[in-house]
Amino acid sequence: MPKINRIFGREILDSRSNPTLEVIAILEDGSFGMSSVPSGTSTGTSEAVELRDGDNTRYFGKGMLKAAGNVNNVINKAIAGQSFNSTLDLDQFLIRLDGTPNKANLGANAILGVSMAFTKALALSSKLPLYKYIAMLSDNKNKLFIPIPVFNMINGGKHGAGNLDFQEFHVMPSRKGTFASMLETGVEIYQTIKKLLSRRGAIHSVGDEGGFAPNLFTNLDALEILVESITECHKKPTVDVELGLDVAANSFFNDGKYTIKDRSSPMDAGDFIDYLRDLNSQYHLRLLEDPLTEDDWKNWSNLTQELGANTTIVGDDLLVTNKDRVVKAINEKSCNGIIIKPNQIGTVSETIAVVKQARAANWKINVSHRSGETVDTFIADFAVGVGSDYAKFGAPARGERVVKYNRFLAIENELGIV
Ligand code: 2PG
Ligand code: MG
Repeated sequence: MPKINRIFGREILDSRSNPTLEVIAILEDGSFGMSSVPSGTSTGTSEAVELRDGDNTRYFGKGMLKAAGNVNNVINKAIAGQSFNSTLDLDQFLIRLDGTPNKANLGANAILGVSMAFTKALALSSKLPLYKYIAMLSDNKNKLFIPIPVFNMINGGKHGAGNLDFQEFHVMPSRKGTFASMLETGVEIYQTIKKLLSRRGAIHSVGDEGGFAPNLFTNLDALEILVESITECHKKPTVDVELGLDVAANSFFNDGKYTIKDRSSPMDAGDFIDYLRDLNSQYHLRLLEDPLTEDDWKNWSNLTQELGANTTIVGDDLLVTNKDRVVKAINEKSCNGIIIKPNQIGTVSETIAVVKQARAANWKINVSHRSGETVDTFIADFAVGVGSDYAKFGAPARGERVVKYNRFLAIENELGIV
């Protein structure tokens, strides 16, 4: 493998106008890779540490000069002139260099930026498209395909305008044809939602992930708008197009109760499970993400036992792409699907290891963006390479989301599917 010539990091902006990190890795054979790191708002408490400057004289303390400095100084000094056989070798070196269990020292943002940029450079050096290189790294020998897109059409919770409790209202076209045709269906539904919302005078604007952040009365209203829009597009809800939710329950769980505007009084876990069961029998949700708060392991198991046969119960804040939490969830049968976000754990190879664990447990895999994104398309290649069932990149709108769906179109062409 060619030696690393130099790694370079700098502070750039993400889609929410917060600073983030861009990293360039240059190898001695001239191959290079450039990556940028996403950032979440509704983060799980056990995520690896995103290092921000905390200097309130710049960007309200959110600067990333420290992380960029760690790339340019500590990491560059340690790895320039060295050769690593694979992403795994480099990642293990970086984990040792950091020396903490949650990457608090160098920052998971700094480490992931380097890990992704190096992986891209190695793919180029090996003359492989990134998705094929990732397939090799993840021992995925199956025929490659494009995952089903999970379009986040309505944004609530921490990503919206503050009047819907659930964070994401998803539609997923059934896999009948190509990705291109699923994208077309998604776009037609998206634009129909806009029409229906403005007819009701409910348009507010779009939220962090490009979905509408409307003035609606209840979470149920939002689901109804989805059903209406799907029908207006001459598709059958739950047959041609399925529904899903990222409840992101952490964000409305206070003093042991779930408080949502659809119910006049706060609910304990038992009542909230009853509520979700009713919702599920009405809308036949395909994916139900973070339906309960992140540490209520017992009730996650109860819910999965109840609904898991027909609905994929997806752990995001519960699992935070962390192998130990995944082991616990497998043992306790807490869920049967997982959100995969590289920046929750901080290296490409640890992310791949978690995909493999989940796959071995027969879980559904959903590779996901963050609410703060960049135009990096790494996760699109990653999702194809690891053979993800789903890909959650937001609405089919806003450049930082669309660029990833567009990357799928290009990969689909290359794979000869269309
Ligand atoms: C989520 C994500 C991405 P955030 O909860 O699934 O949609 O949100 O990046 O804010 O954690
Ligand atoms: Mg989530």
